[in-house]
Amino acid sequence: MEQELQRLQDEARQELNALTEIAQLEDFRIRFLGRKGSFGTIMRSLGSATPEDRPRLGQLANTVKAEIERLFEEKQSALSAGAAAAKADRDRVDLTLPGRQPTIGKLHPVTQIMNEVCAIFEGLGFSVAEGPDVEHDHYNFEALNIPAHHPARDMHDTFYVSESILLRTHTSPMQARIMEAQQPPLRVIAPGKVYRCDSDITHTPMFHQVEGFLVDKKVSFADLKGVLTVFTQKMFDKDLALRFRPSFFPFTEPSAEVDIACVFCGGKGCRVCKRTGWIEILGSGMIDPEVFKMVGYDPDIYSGFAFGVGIERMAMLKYGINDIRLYYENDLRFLSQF
Ligand code: 2NM
Repeated sequence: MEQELQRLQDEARQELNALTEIAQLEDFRIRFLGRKGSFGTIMRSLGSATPEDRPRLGQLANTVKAEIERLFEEKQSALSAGAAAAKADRDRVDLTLPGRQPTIGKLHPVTQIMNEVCAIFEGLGFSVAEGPDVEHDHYNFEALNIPAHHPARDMHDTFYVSESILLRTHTSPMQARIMEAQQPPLRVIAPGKVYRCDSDITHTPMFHQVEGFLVDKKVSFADLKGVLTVFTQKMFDKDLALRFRPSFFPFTEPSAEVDIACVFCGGKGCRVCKRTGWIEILGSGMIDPEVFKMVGYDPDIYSGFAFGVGIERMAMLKYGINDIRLYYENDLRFLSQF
């Protein structure tokens, strides 16, 4: 029996040495140390030993068992330390690697231009006012000298919400609201979305405008020319030539459309300016005395000018964009260029 115990201890040591996986440990424990394992079998044969031999053999058996248990625990902790180290290795974070750059959003080109237009006029002493997109017929048309059945209503392709409520077709209703509520002198611009039932290569049913007006005593067409010249030159960053071309708007008299020397050909004539050398950039005029009467100003005391700029068109000219639909397709390859 002494030999058997010795052999068992050697065998256990060898097997443990050969083990490489934590999963194999339980199988070893059952085979050697379990109730029905090799060690249990030897212990049961202790009963047949002589009474003189039994204490010595019992003590030896205990020593062998303790040794196998010690070897087992040693292996167990070696294997689990190895596994922990391997896991740590797999999960290691390399702090020297560059981080992933989050993509930073930008303002839409239309918003950028709108902010730029507002900043230029604020620099000229104008304040900024925003009004509702859903308007009363009264402020969108009546107060701006466009009564029912006026032919100018046809130009506007209005989206009606009800008989007297509509989506504003321009931002001038805000001007009417301000004049109705405040006395001159006034210098205000109104940026925002406007809506017209129109959609093709050059028209979207929603677009952006900045309209502005100035009212005071003794305001003349020369003031209009001065302010719009400064604005256009600041906007396009150079001493562009301007052309004031007679036009008509129901709320201004006289009215003028403002052209700039074509930014694509410098005035020589090209496809974009249709060989004229000029590009229309905004509409303007001296506020019609009828509008003043409607809001309760005396047209013999006050005069003023007003203007309207289409933002999408302005951005197309400034950035050389040739299709208005690009603004609303939300293609990041387009948007990230601005
Ligand atoms: C334009 C062209 C001409 C305009 C007029 C007014 C108001 F309310 F003061 F009468 N606001 N904006 C105006 C004048 C707008 O856009 C092409």
